[in-house]
Amino acid sequence: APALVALSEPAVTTPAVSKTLFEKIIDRELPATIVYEDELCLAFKDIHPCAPMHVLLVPKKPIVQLSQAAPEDQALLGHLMLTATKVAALEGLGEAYRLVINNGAAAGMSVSHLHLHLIGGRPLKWPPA
Ligand code: D5M
Repeated sequence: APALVALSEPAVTTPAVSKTLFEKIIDRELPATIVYEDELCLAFKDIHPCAPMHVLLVPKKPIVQLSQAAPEDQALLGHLMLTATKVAALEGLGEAYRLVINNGAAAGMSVSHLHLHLIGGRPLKWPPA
């Protein structure tokens, strides 16, 4: 019957690609404890901190992962690094902190939006697990 055919149609409003968790945080659709923001990036507390201080810095541009960054992203990537040093100072980490980017699921990446981990507030051993 025509009515049944109509019901089986997909919703026309479904976006082709859904937003990642971090895009939703950038767009204020999900809550987060934001510690820094500028026109290029956002920094917020990691929901599963691995140290007393664990902040994620994300570019507002939705780069999937570091290996998919383009040459035109060079300044943005540098901005993320330098912003991490600012946030570290803001958060009182002094000169003792670690920056980590996990690239790919096998390396521990779980959200497909480039993010820089800023970790500190306890002694950090090397190498990491
Ligand atoms: O890091 C992804 C990190 O993202 C991981 O440490 C947990 C964190 N995470 C996941 N969901 C949230 C929300 N909603 N707020 C804050 N932090 C979050 P990866 O390198 O991909 O393993």
